[in-house]
Amino acid sequence: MIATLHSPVPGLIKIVDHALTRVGRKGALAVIDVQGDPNPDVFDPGQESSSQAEGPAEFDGWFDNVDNYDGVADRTDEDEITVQVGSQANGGGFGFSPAAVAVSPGTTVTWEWTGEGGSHDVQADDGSFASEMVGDAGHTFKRAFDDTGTTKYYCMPHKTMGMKGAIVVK
Ligand SMILES: [Cu+2]
Repeated sequence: MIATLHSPVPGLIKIVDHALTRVGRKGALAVIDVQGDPNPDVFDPGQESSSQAEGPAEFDGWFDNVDNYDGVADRTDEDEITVQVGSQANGGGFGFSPAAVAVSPGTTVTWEWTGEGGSHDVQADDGSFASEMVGDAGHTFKRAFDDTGTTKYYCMPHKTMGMKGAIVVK
């Protein structure tokens, strides 16, 4: 039998018979010693993610399970912005859209319910605000953001599914 093997990293590759008795009792074992420079990109995901744009460090992993996080939307030139509650994301109507948005101090943020995904609320991670829990399309919750800084928020029933957002005031 002839086979070819491409190894992207150096190291020892052991080849054994699937019947391990033949390996242990009769020595049916081969070792391929692949030589060359190490290639950490292949097996070190930590190194890869640190060079990727996962989002600003201030989010601290907040958006790791948020499938509609797409960077921070820059809306700093608007006095009033709207964030959808129950946008299609995270496996259903379970997203805030945009998930992360940058605004200027004094901006009023209006969360507007789409009516999708059941009942949602908007709760600040630091406890500074919390909306009512409703599912009605067109329902709104408003808040003015005067101080610079990042406020992370989530929908309580769907937080573990990735229904999370952030307002960055700068
Ligand atoms: Cu929700």
